[in-house]
Amino acid sequence: MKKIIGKITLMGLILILGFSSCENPIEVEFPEVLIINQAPQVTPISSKTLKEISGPKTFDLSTNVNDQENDALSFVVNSSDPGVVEASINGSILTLRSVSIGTAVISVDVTDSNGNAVSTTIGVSVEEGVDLVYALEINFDVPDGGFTEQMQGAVEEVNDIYSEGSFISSGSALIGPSSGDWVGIELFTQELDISNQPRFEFSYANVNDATNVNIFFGAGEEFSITMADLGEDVVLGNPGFNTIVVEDLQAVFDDLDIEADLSAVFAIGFNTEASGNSFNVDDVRLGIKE
Ligand SMILES: [Ca+2]
Ligand SMILES: [Ca+2]
Repeated sequence: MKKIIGKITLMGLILILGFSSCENPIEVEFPEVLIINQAPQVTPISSKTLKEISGPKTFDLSTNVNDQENDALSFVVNSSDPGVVEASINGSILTLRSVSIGTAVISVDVTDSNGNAVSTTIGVSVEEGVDLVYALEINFDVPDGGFTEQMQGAVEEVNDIYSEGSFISSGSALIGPSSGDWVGIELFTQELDISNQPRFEFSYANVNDATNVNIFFGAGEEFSITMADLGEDVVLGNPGFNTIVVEDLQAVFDDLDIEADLSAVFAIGFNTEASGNSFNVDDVRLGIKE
C-alpha cells in the first residue's frame, strides 16, 4: 500500500456569518496528515449465462468498481476455461464469447494508478441455444391478409415488397397455390453486409418437393437457387414447421458456382411456378450482426 504524506491547504473557504460576508478568503492550514491511497472496491458481479450459439456479449464492469481517490483503473480478465467461454477486456468493457456448453469462472483483477489491486470473479455458464441478432429477421407476425399489404412497414430493413399469389396466414407467409405461373414474395432491403457471418435460417411447412421451392437472392446481383440446393435434409409433406439452418451461405453459393456478393445483399424471396404448389415460410433470418 503506497502512502502519501500530504499537506492540505484549503483555500477559498468563505465563512458567511449572519448577514455579513467576508470578502477575504480565509486560509486554513491543517497539520500534516497521513493519506493512504485505497485499493479499488468491487461489488459482487452477477453471474452470466450465454447461449452456445451467440454473438459476443459485453458487460461494463465500471458500475461494479469504485476507487476512493478516483484513480485511473486498469482491468485484467482471465477465463478458467477458454474452451467454454473466452474473455477479453477493453477499458472496463468485458467481452464474453461462448465456445461450448459448460461453466467457467472469469477472474477480474482491477488495479488503480497507484498499484493497489483488488480481484473478483464472475461465474459464467454456457447453455444450449441460439442468441443471435441478425442483419435481417422476418417473422411475418402480422395479421392475416394480402402479403404486401400486411407486411408493408413491418420490417425496418425492408424498403420494398413484391408479391403475387401470396398471403399472410397465421403469422407465416403462404405462397401459392400456383396455377403454373410465378407466385412468391420478394423483399428488397437496405444494403446488408453479411459477408462475415452469412448464416441463413428459415422455417417451412407444406413443402412437397424441395426442387419446386425457389429461393431468390439479391446479393451483388439477382439469382435464385432451390430449397434442395441448400444441401439440407428437407422434411416433405409436413404441415408443421421445420427449420433449415445454413451456417455458411457463401459455401453453398461456392458449391453452386454462383458468384454472390454477400457484402451487398439487397433482396430475399421465395417463389414457385409448379402448378398446384403451395408452401409456408416463417422466421427468415439472414446474416448476423457483430
Ligand atoms: Ca485508489
Ligand atoms: Ca411467424
